[in-house]
Amino acid sequence: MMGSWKVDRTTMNTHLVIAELGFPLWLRITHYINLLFMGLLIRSGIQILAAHPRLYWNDNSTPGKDWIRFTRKKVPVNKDVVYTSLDDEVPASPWLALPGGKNLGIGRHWHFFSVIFWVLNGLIYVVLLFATGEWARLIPTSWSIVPEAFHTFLTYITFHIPPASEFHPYDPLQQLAYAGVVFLLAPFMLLTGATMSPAVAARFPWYIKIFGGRQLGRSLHFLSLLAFIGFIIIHTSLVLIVHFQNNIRDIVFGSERASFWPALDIAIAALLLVLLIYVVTTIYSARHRRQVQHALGAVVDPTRNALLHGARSVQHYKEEDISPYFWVNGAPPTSEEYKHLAQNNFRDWRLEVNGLVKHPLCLSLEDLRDLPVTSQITKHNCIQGWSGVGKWTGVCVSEILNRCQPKPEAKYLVFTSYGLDEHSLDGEHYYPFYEVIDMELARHPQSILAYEFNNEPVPIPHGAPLRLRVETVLGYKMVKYLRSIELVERYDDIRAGQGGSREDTMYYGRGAEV
Ligand SMILES: Nc1nc2c(c(=O)[nH]1)N[C@H]1C(S)=C(S)[C@@H](COP(=O)(O)O)O[C@H]1N2
Ligand SMILES: [Mo]
Repeated sequence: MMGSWKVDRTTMNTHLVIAELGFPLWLRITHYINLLFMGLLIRSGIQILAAHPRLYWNDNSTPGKDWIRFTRKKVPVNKDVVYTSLDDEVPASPWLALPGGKNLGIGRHWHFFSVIFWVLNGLIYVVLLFATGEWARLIPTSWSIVPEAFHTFLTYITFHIPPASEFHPYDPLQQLAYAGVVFLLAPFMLLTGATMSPAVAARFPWYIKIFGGRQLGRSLHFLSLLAFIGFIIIHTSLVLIVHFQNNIRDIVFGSERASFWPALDIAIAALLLVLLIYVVTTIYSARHRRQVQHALGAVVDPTRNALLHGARSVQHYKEEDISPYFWVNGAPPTSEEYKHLAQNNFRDWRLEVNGLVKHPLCLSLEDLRDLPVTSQITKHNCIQGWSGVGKWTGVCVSEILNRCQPKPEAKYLVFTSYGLDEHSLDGEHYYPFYEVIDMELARHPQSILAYEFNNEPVPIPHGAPLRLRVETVLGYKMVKYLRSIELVERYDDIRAGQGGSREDTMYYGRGAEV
């Protein structure tokens, strides 16, 4: 293919040569795979959006200041009412979302699983595009494409159809639109997607600023989705309306000389297969959440770990950046024990540090305040979608580790709360909220136990008297109302064994860097 392109180029009209390139099998297959994963990405993306159905045009997540919301719920103005961001989540329709309902964890597994294959497929497509000379059908080589495209636009807008001879093989408007989607919109989708990763935000705070911050990145990600949907609608309608028979022959057999009816049958069968995959993934995922968490996690976890687990937080926001509104997630403990501690200003509260350590510790708030103080202004990224900048003051987890001296076999830290995991109902019993992190994360300089939030003792809704901060991961790892830290060699024997309350009962991912 490549050889003939080079020879013919000098002698023949470029358009004819491009037409001769045809639609090779790899092009048709990558297009089909793309269709499959785009659908999975859109469906799981809608699921993720439903978990915080508000979008903001600045870096804060202040309710009421959203530019668009997909909920009628109003955030109570009364500060005494604890309204958590989980209360704000809306169930998604399984017709639109994968898998529907309140299934953020499963939606996210599908989103990250699909994006890996979407990117791989896209890379194969682009490499082959350049390797075979097919790029010439997408990338314009002359500015004359612009007036030509305008001419085509006028043709369509006045309800006329350009003659088949103008498709060599694409009309100018089509060529510009395809080039824009492949080389601008798709990369933009990935770049804005990356702004939402807490590890990226922590390691490269300048990166998310390019987009105006994480919430703007999130809004732009959503607007790119709308652009994609707009493109898909127009693209498919035109394929159906304009020279349909030729298009179907090209799409299925790669040649307009092929026969139409078999091409149509194959096209319909291929589309039904995609539809079937959407139905099966939706129903199966809603019913077998643990299996889906594990199966998709087997692909996603190693990828995420390789890319992001080593990232260290280097965030230093300014006092002016502190968010005016900081959502609460996870309501305060309701036990008498905790209420009693709170009434007493937490004077009787103690943090137990035990497990695989040489020196178990039992620390009061005063003991903690006597240890070296550290302060950081960082961005908190909740898995549901909101974020907030806050100042946290406390003690580095590494200071605690240096004092308790973990035994060599200790690999993980289990943080347990005075609060309960509201999704862990087992008969009449709820289990305490807990989360596990590994030693590497625990030793990051910005992994701290915070007793102050914005220069005040941590308020009860935000985790009084002490809460964990681990700035490269999502909020659900940062246990509030801390009771104990236990060092362990493995965590698969703790409760459901997934590495934390949210992983156990809401099927969240094992790592929380995206
Ligand atoms: N004990 C406990 N800690 C918790 C939670 C919880 O429900 N219970 N929610 C987590 C989640 S999902 C988030 S986003 C953060 C929210 O912290 P904030 O309420 O201070 O904003 O706390 C985390 N720590
Ligand atoms: Mo969260």
